[in-house]
Amino acid sequence: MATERTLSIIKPDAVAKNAIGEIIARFEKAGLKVVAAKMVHLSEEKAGGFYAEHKERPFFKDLVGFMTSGPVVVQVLEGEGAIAKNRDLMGATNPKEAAPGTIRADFAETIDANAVHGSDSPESAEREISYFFGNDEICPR
Ligand code: RTP
Ligand code: MG
Repeated sequence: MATERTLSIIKPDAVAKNAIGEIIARFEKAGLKVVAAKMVHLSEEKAGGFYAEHKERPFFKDLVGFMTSGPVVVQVLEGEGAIAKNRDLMGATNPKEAAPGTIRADFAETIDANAVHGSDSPESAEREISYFFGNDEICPR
């Protein structure tokens, strides 16, 4: 499998729980490397643009409200099959359906506040990484 990059966001609920370190440790233990990282408090415009694919969905307003409710940690993860590996580590969108031992099962309670985001395809990863990081902010290792 090829080396890939994916965008990960530790969402406001997990930051508020002081779980940043525990979540990043899971990525690192699974063989993913952090090659870019920053903490930001998203504006409505930035969060809405990020989730533009969901603009017409009934949950869009709540999603943007949640994502702007506190700071997030945005990272680029690199590794073999990084996109799928990250999604596996995260677990299902609804924490109640997430497999035991996944990040969402362990750190989240509701579908609205579900601890982490991860790119869902190579195309999304490319768009999402460039949405947050310039090339000069990514450090190959
Ligand atoms: P994410 O984009 O945040 O990594 O989550 P995901 O791929 O697992 O799920 P997605 O379908 O992209 O939805 C984005 C976020 O919107 C909220 N959502 N709420 N109430 C609902 O039915 C519903 N569906 C989605 C979730 O917070 C989800 O993470
Ligand atoms: Mg998604």
